[in-house]
Parts: sequence; C-alpha cells; structure tokens
Amino acid sequence: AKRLAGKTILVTGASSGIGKSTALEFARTQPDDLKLILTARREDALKEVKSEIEGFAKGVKVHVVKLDVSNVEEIGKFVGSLPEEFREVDVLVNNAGLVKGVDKAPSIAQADINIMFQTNVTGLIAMTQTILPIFLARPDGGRGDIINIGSIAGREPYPGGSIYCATKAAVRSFTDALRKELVASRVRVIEIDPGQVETEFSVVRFGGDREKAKKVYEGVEPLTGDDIAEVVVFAAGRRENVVLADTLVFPNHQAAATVMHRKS
Ligand code: NDP
Ligand code: 8X3
Repeated sequence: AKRLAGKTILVTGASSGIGKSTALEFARTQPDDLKLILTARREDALKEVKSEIEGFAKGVKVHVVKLDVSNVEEIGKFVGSLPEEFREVDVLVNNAGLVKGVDKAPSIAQADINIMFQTNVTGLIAMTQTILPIFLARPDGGRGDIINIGSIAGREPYPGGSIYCATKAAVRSFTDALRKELVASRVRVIEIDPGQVETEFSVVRFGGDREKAKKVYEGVEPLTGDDIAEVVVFAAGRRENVVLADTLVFPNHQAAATVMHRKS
C-alpha cells in the first residue's frame, strides 16, 4: 500500500460507478499522502466525491475538473490547466465510458454510434496521448501507469451491443499495441475487463429509465463498483516490475457476456 504514497492519480468518469469507487478506494488505501484528479462532465457530482474523500482522508488532496473526454479541444487544454502540484500524474485510470441503447443494425442511431466511439475510444486515446508525454519525460524511457477499463463486451460481442462491443474491442487493441510500443520504458499498460457491474451503466443505456435498468440485474448478483475499484488499486499498487496486463473479472453467476445464471 505504501507504494502509492505521494502519487498523483487521475481518474476519468469519477462522478459515478466504477470511477467514483476507484477514487474512494485510492483514498482509503493511501489516506495520508495522495493527490487525486477527478474528472467527468457532472461537476457537482465530482464535488460530492471530493467532500466525501476529504471527510475521511485528511492527507488526500483532491482536484476536480469538469472534462468531457469526447471533446478533443477540452482534452487539449486539460494538462495546461492543472495546478502545478497536480501536474506530475503517475497513474491514469481511463474509466469514462458509456453504452447507449440495445438497437440492432440497421436501426442504430448515428448519434449513439458517435457518442459511444467518441467517449469510449477516441476519448480514451486522446486522454492517453495527452498524459503520456508526462510519463515519457521521466528516467529509464518513462514511468507511470495507464489503466484502461475495457469490458467482457470487448472480448465477446453480443447482439444488441454491436457498437458498444466494438468500442471495447478497440480499447483492447489500442491497449495491447500501446504496451508493445512502450516495452522499452517503465510505463505499465494495464487493462481491466469487468463483467456485469451494477452502476449507472444500464440507466444510461436505457436513457434514464431506472425500471428497465433494474431488470438487467433481476435474479443475479452483479459486481459493485467497489469490487472493480479494488482490482484497479491492486494493479496500481504492485511492485514496479509487475504488470497486471490483462484481467477479466466476473461476478460468480456469470461465465461469459451472455452466459449468466438467474434465480427465477
Ligand atoms: P457509470 O455510468 O456509473 O459511470 C460512467 C462514468 O463515465 C461517469 O462518471 C460519467 O460521468 C463518465 N462519462 C461518461 N461519458 C463521459 C464523457 N463524455 N466525458 C467524461 N466522462 C464521461 O458506469 P460504470 O461505472 O459502469 O462505467 C465505467 C466504465 O466501466 C465504462 O468505461 C464502462 O464501459 C465500463 N464497464 C462497465 C461495466 C458494467 O457492467 N457496469 C462492465 C464492463 C465495463 P459524467 O456523466 O458525469 O460525465
Ligand atoms: C458492460 C458489460 O456485457 O453488459 O461492459 O456489455 S456488458
């Protein structure tokens, strides 16, 4: 746990779900000496996460930034706008992401296709490219962690999820190639692929319809954001020579994207 002391950790999509849990878990693990940069579109929600952390982790400094990862101009200004003491980012958790709908081709709305790719893929790539120069300026060819949140959906495409699955497959390809590109550095490129996690994910998928979202988790016991947060923090806390390159995490009832045991 001490390995994370003094680190600066940037989490995208920290206003909800896995990202929020990840921010809290880092603070719990290292309450005396940590800097957290929390980003998302909903600034009010980020401020609530900040106060929650400051309530129990007195030594953690939290900086909140309203940042839409699908907006490349905003990403371009992001690093320059960070206060000096938060600029030496050590860990980037690329978590921001979303799914829209369950439509099948040829009925998938172009707007939904665009927002999924711009958030999950080009947003994640742009965040990575904006932070990597900070890592690469360090000795031994560079140092720092990139932790990408993929999904079982990126390994196993399912009907009604073609675009979302394609975005997560793209994350997987990008992540794999990046690890190879950076093999001569000390930068660690890590992918964590959750199965079913109950967060706002399905609420977003169904355009805010909480009843529909609830049905997804009926008769099953999904993972929680905290379960994935523990894996993220574990990965970041390993000895520097240890890279948790690729991790698939299921709840016990799940064995593939569409193989799930439901209690009736
Ligand atoms: P949530 O909807 O609870 O959280 C998603 C987070 O992403 C929010 O904080 C949201 O913040 C942020 N976000 C969405 N769009 C943008 C954007 N354009 N710019 C910045 N932030 C954005 O869902 P999860 O916690 O479940 O999702 C987190 C990640 O986990 C995603 O990448 C998702 O694909 C992945 N995942 C989820 C699984 C699940 O079953 N829940 C399983 C496998 C992977 P805001 O709205 O404030 O911008
Ligand atoms: C979320 C998991 O299988 O519901 O990434 O798309 S799934």
